[in-house]
Amino acid sequence: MLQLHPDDVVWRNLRLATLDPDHGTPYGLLENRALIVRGETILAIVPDAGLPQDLPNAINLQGRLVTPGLIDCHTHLVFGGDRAAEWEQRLNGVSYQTISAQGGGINATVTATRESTPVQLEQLAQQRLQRLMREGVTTIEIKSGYGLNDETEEKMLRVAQRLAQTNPIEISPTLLAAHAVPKEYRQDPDAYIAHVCQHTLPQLWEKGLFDAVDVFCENVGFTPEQSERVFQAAQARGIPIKGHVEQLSNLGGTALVSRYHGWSADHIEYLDEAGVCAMAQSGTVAVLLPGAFYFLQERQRPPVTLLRQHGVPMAVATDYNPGTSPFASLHLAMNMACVQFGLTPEEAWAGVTRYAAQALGRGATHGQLKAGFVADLAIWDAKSPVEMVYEPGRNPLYQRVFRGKVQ
Ligand code: DI6
Ligand code: FE
Repeated sequence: MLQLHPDDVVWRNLRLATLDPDHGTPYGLLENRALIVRGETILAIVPDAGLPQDLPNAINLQGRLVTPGLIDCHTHLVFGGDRAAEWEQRLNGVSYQTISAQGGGINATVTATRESTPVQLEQLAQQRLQRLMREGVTTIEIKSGYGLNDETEEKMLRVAQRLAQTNPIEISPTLLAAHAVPKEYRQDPDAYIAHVCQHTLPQLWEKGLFDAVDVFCENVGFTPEQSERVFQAAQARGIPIKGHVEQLSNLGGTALVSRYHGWSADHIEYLDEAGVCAMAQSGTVAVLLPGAFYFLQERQRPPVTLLRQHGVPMAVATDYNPGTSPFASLHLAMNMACVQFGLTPEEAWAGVTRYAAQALGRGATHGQLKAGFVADLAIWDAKSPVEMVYEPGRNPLYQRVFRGKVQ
């Protein structure tokens, strides 16, 4: 028999979508349960009927649905400015080349981010973060990558750190110094990669500013050879890696990420079966980013059927960024993953909970309602988890719980 402490909190009368595959039910659904939280952690899940009626510290949720807090495992949340005017120009027929020549595209965001103060960056990112938290997001990854010099990459990561200190949400920061070639190195991208490996990465790691290293491996980003140099520098220090790979073409970046036992390979629209097999072997998570696919009007879909066949876990994220996915809604990303990529709503939910946690190296502690896992909960005025996927924008969130505390 479970011995309760006076400070334990008992959430009663719940429908739990645990997302725990051990239960063998859709969404890991359990009816008429109570969830006992001790401190920041789930102590146990028990049948409600077995508990005495007059428990102290009990909160009756009257049959509401409870899920794990949502996890957005791929975002570029911190950046200066926006690119709305540029997008409008494009739709008015101005070519991408002309926009680039005018300093537009990713360069415009790099310039704006370099020119912004930390306070300005924080204020913008805070608004974006709030929109995600309003949907029940309790953990988020944030990448650097709009600084492309040591000073601004550090500034971005410190803004992410500050957001983590001033918000209940958990933040996993990622170094994406190899996002694009900065204008100072336009003639010599290899020299920029050498600088990232020898200076940016080791120095910012020493300062404890990130959890993992990411690279944009693409013909408009970095070659597999250049990407591998960054991965080697990370591996030499035991730093986990992930990659933006196979988004616009197949360069073999996914196999490379898998060789380095990456946490995740993200985008992967152009991935082939060999790459899928490599992921299956290394346990790398496929992070699907349907917002960017939609906004760029791409046609090539990620190989979802092959990923399923080979048992590769699929996560879903917003990729929130000003150039290719200006959508701060994880519910919308789930909807798009179903409509555009053919995921089932249950797969979309696993993709923003269990597998998103795995893509951030947190699979043993986050993303499921299970004894021993952190008590990050989303409580909904809904009957089934499909509702949040079916109708993005309605948002039936009732309450959110970060590490055991309602906030
Ligand atoms: N892939 C993308 O689609 C974005 N970054 C990346 O690695 C583009 C980012 C931007 O245009 O600002
Ligand atoms: Fe991205």
